Amino acid sequence: MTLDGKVVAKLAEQLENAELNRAPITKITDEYPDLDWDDAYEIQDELRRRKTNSGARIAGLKAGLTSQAKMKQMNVREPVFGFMCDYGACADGGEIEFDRFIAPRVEAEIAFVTKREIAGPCHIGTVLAATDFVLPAVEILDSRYENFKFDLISVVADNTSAAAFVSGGNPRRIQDVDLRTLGIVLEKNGEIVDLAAGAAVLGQPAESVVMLANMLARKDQVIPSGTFIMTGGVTAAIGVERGDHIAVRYQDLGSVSMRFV
Ligand code: 0L1
Ligand code: MG
Repeated sequence: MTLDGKVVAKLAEQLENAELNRAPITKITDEYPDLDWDDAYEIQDELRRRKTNSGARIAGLKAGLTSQAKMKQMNVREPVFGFMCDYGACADGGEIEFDRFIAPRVEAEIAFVTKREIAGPCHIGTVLAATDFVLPAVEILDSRYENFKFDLISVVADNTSAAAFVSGGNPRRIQDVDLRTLGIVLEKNGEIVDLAAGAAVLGQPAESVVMLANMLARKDQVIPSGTFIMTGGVTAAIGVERGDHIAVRYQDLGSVSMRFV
């Protein structure tokens, strides 16, 4: 770790203000080029403390950059992790105010809900046994950095671009679906814009939960029972404009949709 507490607090405040005012900032590594992963997660933790201190509740956890395509694109080998706030939860089939965001993008994901605590280090068997059900989810990403000019350290500090999410469809018991071969179709304004199978996420989305649990274990933390976890984009992240209608159809899990207004 390279930063002291004062600088961590300053950077977290800048990132929160950028989100609240929809006023993007330059990536934080421009001013602090030596930032490491510990700094990045410390800034994210401080951002989380700021939000919960001002009344937000944590609605879930997320893994990002979990697909081979995205890892290759960003030249990384490890996923990144973040959190979702209650105010980011949007209704399935509802309208979402476009002006809440800076430059929103959507990506289709598979979400898990746990029925018991998961403590890392663990393996896929632990995760499968601790999962209550899986369900469709769409993440709405919004970077707080100008013109998407960021690096991974800056992205982690910015809570992995988490902004909002829609979940719904038909939740299913994990043993009733094959998440690897489960097909997903992402449509924008009635046109197919991407296709994927669950295996796009680390071969099996449950692996994403394993990696989240293992990362938390390094900080002496666990995934509590009843946690909603977004396992990472199976499709590409697609830019949206005001008026766009997004629908994602999941094999065996129903569909979710939203309109940006
Ligand atoms: O959820 C994610 O995959 C995190 C992506 C972070 C980078 C971006 O904003 O595209
Ligand atoms: Mg995501």
